[in-house]
Amino acid sequence: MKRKQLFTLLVILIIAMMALAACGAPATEAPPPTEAPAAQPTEAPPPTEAPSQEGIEPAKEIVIYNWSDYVAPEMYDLFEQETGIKVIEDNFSSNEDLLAKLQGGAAGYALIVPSDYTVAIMIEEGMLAKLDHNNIPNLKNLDEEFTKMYYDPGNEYCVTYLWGTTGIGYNKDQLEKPPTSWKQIFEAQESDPWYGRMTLLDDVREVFSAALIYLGYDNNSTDEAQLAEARDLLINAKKGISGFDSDTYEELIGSGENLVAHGWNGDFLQADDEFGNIGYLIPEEGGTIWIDNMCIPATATPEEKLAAEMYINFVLRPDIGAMLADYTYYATPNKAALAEMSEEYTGNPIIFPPDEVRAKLRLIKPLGEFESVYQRMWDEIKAAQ
Ligand code: SPD
Repeated sequence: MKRKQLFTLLVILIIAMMALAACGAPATEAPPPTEAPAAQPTEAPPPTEAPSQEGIEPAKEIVIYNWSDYVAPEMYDLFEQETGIKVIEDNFSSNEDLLAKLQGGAAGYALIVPSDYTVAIMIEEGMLAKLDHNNIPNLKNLDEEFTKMYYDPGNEYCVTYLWGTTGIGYNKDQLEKPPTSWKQIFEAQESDPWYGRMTLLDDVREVFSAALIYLGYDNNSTDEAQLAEARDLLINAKKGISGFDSDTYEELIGSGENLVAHGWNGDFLQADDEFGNIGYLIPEEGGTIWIDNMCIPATATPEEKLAAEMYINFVLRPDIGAMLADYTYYATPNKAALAEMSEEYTGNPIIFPPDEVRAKLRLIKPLGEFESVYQRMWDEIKAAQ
């Protein structure tokens, strides 16, 4: 090696060593044996500190694919302050959109929030990574009930995020008598004040569930004739609605532009916080109940996966779980967080429906190949004039 090259190499080496000293040695590097051990922290490390995992450092930035209005605004900043990991959120409007996007090859998501039946589909299709429970010690805070879900017993792949119900929200100021039956929605009359001023969720399984429940059928029916009946009912119902909407329906009720909407309980409660004029009910024939989950796509890199597990652990902290529940008004599966919540939350029958209402709530189930029949009829509904 020439002297000039040797000199350049030496300079690069010195600069690299100085930079290393400034940043601190990487976590995986063993300290030189003669060096005095670093002072032990007197306090316990923050619970979000990166768990040791040989050779892997958590990603510095992760993208979470979530429903809209489904996180307390300060959570991402807090997580970044504690861990240095920046969170970017992207939104989807239905389980089917989420599934289609991932099946279409979209990568780059470290964490996704599918509902129960979609988790079952994703596990079946090998789309999820197994969680490393060593990185999620706060799993102990999860209510035991949520460790036994049919779609993922033992939380091998996912951890429950929040759960809720689907029913009818309405503008209390403008409606003395809200509709209490699906009949008044699907067979609305021009004389009904909500005629033309109501929306249905833009969600194939939710809308079919409501129609099938109204018709007296199983909301997971695989009888094509029953489904066709529901499709025809929905095509006819289109004249009484202003559209299908899963993202802004609650604000349209609050502002008075619409009077009635098919939607999710916590969304209406959040909007009621803002507008102070929104009611919610489960129609007399019944509605749906669902459980949303934090899961890691199989496409996540090891660094993204570690950062996502740290985020799951963060959400499972009592204070963060309480912050999430308090903001979203959805039911928390985190028993340690629940213990921190006010009576106003724990005693709210819209968040925790009483037994007689719960008896009327149905889960949406995965239907395998038959899902495509729902999708075909949904397309027919959307295309009908
Ligand atoms: N704005 C957040 C809505 C969360 C809805 N969860 C999905 C239920 C799907 N059946």
